[in-house]
Amino acid sequence: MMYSSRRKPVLYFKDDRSFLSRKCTVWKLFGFCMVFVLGSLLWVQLTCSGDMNQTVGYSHLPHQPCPIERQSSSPDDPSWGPHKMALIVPFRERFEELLIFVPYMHAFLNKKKIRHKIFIINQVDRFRFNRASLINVGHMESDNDTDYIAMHDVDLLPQNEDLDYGFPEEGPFHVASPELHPLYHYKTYVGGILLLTKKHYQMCNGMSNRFWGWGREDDEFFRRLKTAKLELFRPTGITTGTKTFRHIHDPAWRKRDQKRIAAQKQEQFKVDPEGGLTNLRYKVESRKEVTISGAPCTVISIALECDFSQTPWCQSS
Ligand SMILES: [Mn+2]
Repeated sequence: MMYSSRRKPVLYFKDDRSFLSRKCTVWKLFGFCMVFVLGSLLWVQLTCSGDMNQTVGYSHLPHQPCPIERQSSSPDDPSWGPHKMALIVPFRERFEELLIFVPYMHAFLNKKKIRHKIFIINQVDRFRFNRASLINVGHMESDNDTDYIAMHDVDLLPQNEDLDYGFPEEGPFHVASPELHPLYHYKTYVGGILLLTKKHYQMCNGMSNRFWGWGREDDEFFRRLKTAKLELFRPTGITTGTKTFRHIHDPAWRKRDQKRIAAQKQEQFKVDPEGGLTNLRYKVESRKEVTISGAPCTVISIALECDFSQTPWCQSS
């Protein structure tokens, strides 16, 4: 009795010692490693799902994909197809929107395996904003390895991954169609986001350079598509309605320049049969390769030129 009770603790002691022996330290190390790996994976998951939203203050935005998600397939992969898109963003003074737009679109397009390059066409002259001329500049300045363009508003973020951003072989493809756009619902609307092959864009002679200030340049472009006899295509089978896009524009802060100066009131509804790529005049002030939260883009600062005899309304005062 006394004998066995004395032996038992010894046995336990032996057990404890064997737990500390070299053989088991390997297993403990392995265990620690597993805990560390799982812990760091959890950390990556948590930080990726929230960082952008918190720092910029747009807590309602969808989560930013992780670097791991982005690298799951690369543009060198032949399954991405032969085409490359020049994503052209007419731009001025929308810095906070740009910080959101570039990483969001880069991840969105990568996920859809759309080869792309983002061009921010930044208007730095003192004339009124000219969206159409900036898109013309984007077409001229985009690299030769891109064979189609997306004219894309900086404040419109696609929320539905079923939206097609592929090569618009058959004709212009209006991604931000009137049934899906949060604000504009008229049938002939072609603004917001429109994809065209470079060939089709040239067939239209690009866009008119006569539109200074907000609006109407897209309506004039619709008539160019008709003149060039191009068929317009729009998304089908998208079930998210007017929630398909998130419009991050704050109109109270970024007021639209809707002034109509002098003859502009009458001129804004006219077609411009002559002008376009052929009479575009601009100067490249700088061209910079920029990375925003890991997403690359090219920022091209542009000074547009204005023919005062033709469009005296290019100046705001
Ligand atoms: Mn807007």
